Amino acid sequence: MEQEDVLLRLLSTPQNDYISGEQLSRALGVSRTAIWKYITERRISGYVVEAQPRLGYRLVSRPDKLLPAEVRVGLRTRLLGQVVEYHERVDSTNNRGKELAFQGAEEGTLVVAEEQTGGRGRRGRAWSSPPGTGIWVSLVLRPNFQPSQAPLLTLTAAVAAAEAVRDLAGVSAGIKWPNDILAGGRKLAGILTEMNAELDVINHVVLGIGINVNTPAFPEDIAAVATSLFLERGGKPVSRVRLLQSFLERFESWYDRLPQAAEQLLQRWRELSVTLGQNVTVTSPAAVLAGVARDVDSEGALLLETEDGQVVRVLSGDVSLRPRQAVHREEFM
Ligand code: BTX
Repeated sequence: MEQEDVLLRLLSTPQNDYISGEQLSRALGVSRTAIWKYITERRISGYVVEAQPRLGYRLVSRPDKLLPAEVRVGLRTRLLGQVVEYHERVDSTNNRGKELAFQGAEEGTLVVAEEQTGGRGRRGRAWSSPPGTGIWVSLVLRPNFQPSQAPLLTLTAAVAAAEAVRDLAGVSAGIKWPNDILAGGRKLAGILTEMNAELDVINHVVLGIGINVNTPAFPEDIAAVATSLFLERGGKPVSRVRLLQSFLERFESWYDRLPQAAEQLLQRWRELSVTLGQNVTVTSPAAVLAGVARDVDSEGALLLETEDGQVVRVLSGDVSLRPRQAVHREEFM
């Protein structure tokens, strides 16, 4: 009997209701004494369970943690998050996700951490991941499409995260190409998609997402660029479990329809984008380009109209929004 087995039953019982020892023992195939011992010896870490003779067991309080049982109860997905590996602390959930992927982990396996000690952004940048406040997770995926279409996954995660945030937290989040979710002009979430592929086949993708949920304040070096749902909501916390579940459900419903539904996904992405139509500077290892962000194409590339009127296809880079150039009309009259 695992902690998760017992918890799944307790968590599925309506709030304030008791579940009898008899029911638990039947459901889990062990004796009532074994159940009693298991619960009273407090093997259910972080949970407070009341035991009443004749009535049974009742969950009194649960920890604010992204424990596997919490994530799985009420999660309406077929694949994503049905297997959860939980860490109080890990260097990076993407690193762990890659290890699991190489070991043949099932598609949809979710690595969750309360804290990352070496959380990563793109190009070796660090991602601040303090304990217990955010969602720091990675998914192992084995998509059945061309390596060149993999950037679609980043766009999918961005759409799913922006929608989940809007729906559950009421914060009007927007997407900045390719991998940021912004609120009030600051970074609320970031996505790191890492692929292992051959020329024409994807072996696996590890898609990591970090969402600042109940973060009360940020370290000085990112305080000016980062925000959290807690801050955007004037100090009102959000359930990390519900937000993660909503993200996984939305992600899966798109993922199941890709790559066929790429055009619909792009349409939704365009609606949520704060980049399109803006004057931007795109910095990539190859070049720095300035222009107007016109669109994204079916492989997730940004179509940038440069100042000489050409449309350039940008596969990766960092976008910064430029203020519109002030044009003093009278000068031209
Ligand atoms: P990025 O390279 O676009 O952004 C990294 C930059 O964002 C940093 O240089 C810093 O300026 C800023 N930053 C750092 N931490 C935060 C934060 N908590 N909130 C807002 N801004 C921040 C973005 O990369 C991709 C991040 C993915 C993070 C997830 S968490 C789970 C998974 N595991 C892992 O190691 N990474 C991913």
